[in-house]
This record gives sequence, C-alpha cells and structure tokens, in this order.
Amino acid sequence: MKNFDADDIIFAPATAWAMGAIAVIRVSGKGCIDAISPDFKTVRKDHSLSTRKTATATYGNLAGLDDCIITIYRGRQSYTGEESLEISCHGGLQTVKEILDYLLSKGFRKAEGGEFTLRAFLHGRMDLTRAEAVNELIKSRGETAKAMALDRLNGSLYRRIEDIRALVLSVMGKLEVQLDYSEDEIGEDLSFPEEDIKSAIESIKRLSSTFSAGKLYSQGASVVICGRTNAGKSSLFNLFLKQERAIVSPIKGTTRDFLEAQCTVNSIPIRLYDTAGFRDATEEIEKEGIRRSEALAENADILIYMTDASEPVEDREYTEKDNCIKVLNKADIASLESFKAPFDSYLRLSVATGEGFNRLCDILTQKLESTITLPSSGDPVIENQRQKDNLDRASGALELALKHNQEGLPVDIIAPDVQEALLALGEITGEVTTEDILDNIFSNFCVGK
Ligand SMILES: Nc1nc2c(ncn2[C@@H]2O[C@H](COP(=O)(O)OP(=O)(O)OP(=O)(O)O)[C@@H](O)[C@H]2O)c(=O)[nH]1
Ligand SMILES: [Mg+2]
Repeated sequence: MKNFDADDIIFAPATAWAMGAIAVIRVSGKGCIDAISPDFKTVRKDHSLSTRKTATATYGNLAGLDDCIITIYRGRQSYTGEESLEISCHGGLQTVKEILDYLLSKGFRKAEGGEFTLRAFLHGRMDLTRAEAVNELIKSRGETAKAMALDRLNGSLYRRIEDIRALVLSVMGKLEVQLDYSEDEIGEDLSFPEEDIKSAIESIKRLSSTFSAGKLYSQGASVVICGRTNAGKSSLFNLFLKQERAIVSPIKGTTRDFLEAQCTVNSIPIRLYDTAGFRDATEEIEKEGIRRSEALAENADILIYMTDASEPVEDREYTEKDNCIKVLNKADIASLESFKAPFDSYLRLSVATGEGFNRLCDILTQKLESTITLPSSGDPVIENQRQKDNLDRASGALELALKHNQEGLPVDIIAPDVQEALLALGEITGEVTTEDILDNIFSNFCVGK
C-alpha cells in the first residue's frame, strides 16, 4: 500500500542495484538538507549544505563513508516539488549499502516504488499522464516508444485531454442551463448540444485508437521462427540478435529446447523464438521439443516459416496462416529450380551472405503495422491500458447521452451521462483520483522513481 502521507523524509537509490562508476541516491522531504548537513564535511568552509543555494552541487565526505557530490533542491524546484537532495557516490554496492544504512539511521524512511513521482503528482509538479510517461519512458525499448513517451512527458496527452474536457464541460454547462431554467425564462436557444458531443466522441475515439500503435511499440510482438530441421532457423535467430546465441550445426535436430530472446526490429521490440525443427522424431525429448515448438507457433504474433532451398518443404498448416512469412533460406547454394511454385511466393534469403535479411525485417514490420492504426503525425499516442479504458468509458458515456436524447429522455437523465464522461477524462489526468487509482499506478514504478 502506498504512503500518501508526504510529510516524512524518504530515500532510495535512483540508479540500478548493480556495480557502476557512480550511483545516485535520492532523498526527499522537508528538513532533509539540514539533517544531513552536519555529517557532510566539505573542503571549502563556506560550502556547508545548509547554506548552499538550490540546484547547486557540493563536493565533500558524507559521514566518513564516501567522497561524494550532493546536489540540493530547495522548495518547489525539485522533481518531487519539495526540499530534496541527490547523493552521487561511488557506484560500488558496499558504498551504496552503507549510505542507505546511514540514511535509515537518520530516521528517514525507505521509499516505495514510484513514491518520488507520486509526491511530484501530489505537489502538483505533474499531472497523471506525465507521471505515467516517466515510467513509460524508463521502460521504453526502441526509438519510437521512447519518442512517444517523451512527447507525453512534455504534456501532449495532457493538453489533448484538457481540450476534450473543456468541450465536454461546455456541453455540461449548456445542459445545466436547461436544467435550471425554461426557454421562456432565459429566452435563449436551448437546443441539445448534439454536435459538440459528437465532436468530443470523435476526438476521444481518435485518441483511443492510437493504443494499438502505442502498445506495439512499447510491448512489442512475439515472432517465432519455425520449419524443418536444418533449414537455418538458429542461424537466422543469431542474425537477428547479432550474436552467436543458438547452437548452429549441419546435424538435423540440433535445437531441441526452444530459445527466447529480445531484440528490436525497425524500432519494434520483438520477443524472438528459435524452435526445434519439425520432423518425424522418434526420441521422446525431441518429440517434446517439437510439441513445444508447435504450441509457440500457434500463439505467435508472426511466424517465420523457413525452409532450406536445397530441399524445400512446405508445411501448409503453417504457411497458410495469415501471420506467416514464408522464407526460402540458403539462396546462396540454391538452384533456380528451387524457386519454382509453390516456392515462388517465398522470400529469398541467405543467412550466410545476409541477402534478403533487410527485406525480411521490412516485411515483418509491415505485417505488424498492418494490424494497428497508425497515428497521424503530431498526435499524442497512448500505450497505457488505464488511459485507454478511461477514454472508452468517456466515449461510451457520451454515446449514451446521444442515445438518451434521441429517445426523447429529459435533460436530467442525460446530464449524468455527460458527468460520467467528465469523471473518466478527469481520471486520466488525475483531476479526479482515489487512493486506489494512485496505488495502482505508482506500484508499477521502480523504487527510486
Ligand atoms: N549455405 C548456407 N548454409 C546455411 C545457411 N543458413 C544456415 N546454413 C547452415 O545450415 C546448417 C543448419 O543451420 P541451423 O541454423 O543449425 O539450422 P536449424 O534450422 O536451426 O536446424 P535444427 O536446429 O536442427 O532444426 C548449418 O550448417 C548452417 O551453417 C545459408 O544461408 N546458406
Ligand atoms: Mg536450430
């Protein structure tokens, strides 16, 4: 459970728990600078932490544990929006551990995952879309996901939601006037704001539709290389990874357990699988390997079915699937005969020379992108299920408002539909929150963020 009380001083390593040149430990909370200052021996006498200005870095020795640089932030100018400091120490785990023990001995509390960003939100330093973008930026793999997250961190999604919210608020205003007065009383046109609602629905749906792209670029797709033994599957797996990860040999049935690895192809994160080649195996372990390969192939987002051009075979149960890319490998040693039907529709590849590999990557990307709605340039893209659910909740509520109006229901029945849409939009930015919502969001963060 998150600590929503932001009165105490919290600390956590901000860098990974691993050996490195330096490590950064974050401390945040009122009074943290004065609490540490007496234990920090600076070279220059006038460099006492207590008297240093905000956003200045000071060199010194902390409690006899390590020589480090402490950067202090006063008031609201910090990440968390409260007094805080960052200790950059030598990046050995023993050093970090001793400094963490020291901070604990000062009566500070170990921060929970995401607690620094939670405080930033609670202190109004950022709205929820930006807070979530911080986490998404850290977790992003690949250029596109990173650029999309950075865009959200800069407020693109917040601004879009606020625009839509303003429109829905104006709808609400119009309905409220109708609730309070009759047409005769105010003498204004009290027509139902149908066009405004439709336009809000359209904007919400457009934003919601970017989820497929956001999800593909952030979470990626699974790609399974399958085919008969000796086709060159493990060789292709290694080519994708640019390392000799899988064992390659001319002996049929080399790969028995499947292998899994991560890579990115044209900025899309890929979970890549090398599998046991299909053949009539007699031996139990190999049979089990093949069963597992078949199960993987069944659940793959994309299948790369590979066959050896010197003895091509077509396994229709795989090659006829829509998500299958058919590849004829060893083009370097193949005769022209090999590329005749039914293999004329296969991609010509040679893992040995690299011929056709870029083309394979492009086909793979196109196939994956054909399953998503590509966002218009400049539009914010969402990758977050919570945001998508709230957008769908908002458009659903507005559609209900339209339906209720068409059914001739009175304004006091319709106003709550519009109110529900406002609530859903407000939950996206954090205008409306509960501790449960915040707890769910920030528990996904790593410690130190
Ligand atoms: N000439 C040529 N040989 C290749 C090519 N790709 C792979 N090979 C060779 O083909 C043999 C089989 O390659 P692997 O990658 O082990 O094949 P596999 O499909 O993983 O085989 P199994 O694990 O047994 O299912 C090895 O001797 C590779 O060096 C290629 O493009 N051209
Ligand atoms: Mg293999």
